[in-house]
Amino acid sequence: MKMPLIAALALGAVSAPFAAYGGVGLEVLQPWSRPAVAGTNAVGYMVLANRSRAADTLEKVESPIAAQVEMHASAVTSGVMSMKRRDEIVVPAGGQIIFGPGAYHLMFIGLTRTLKAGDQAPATLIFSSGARIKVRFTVSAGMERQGVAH
Ligand SMILES: [Cu+2]
Repeated sequence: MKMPLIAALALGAVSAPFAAYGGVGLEVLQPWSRPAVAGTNAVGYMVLANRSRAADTLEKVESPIAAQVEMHASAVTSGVMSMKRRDEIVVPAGGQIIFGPGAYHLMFIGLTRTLKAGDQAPATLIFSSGARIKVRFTVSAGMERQGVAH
């Protein structure tokens, strides 16, 4: 069995496709988002795996469908969920970072178009090594109303 399927199953997400992007070193598994209206913000979830022997750092994310894309980390402090912007996220050698509800996530800020279920939200992940990975986040309505803060 190949690693992407294992990682996807481990996440327990049932309605997002098992899409994978990238190559030998860095790989993006199962990128997905939730429906959102133009002018508001959308989330971006995925598993970012580093199969190489050197750490790499996600430094920037670009997308043609948002004014800007930020990297955020959610945390619960005294029972209150909040999120902080991160300037960079290190992906350790041989490790992976999970972007998901209540954890790291991308925020597409100022959507230039509405995202409906089944749409694909394009983005480019840019790393300190110079690697650039083009990803399409599948918008999944099944994930929309879980009552989970991003
Ligand atoms: Cu956020």
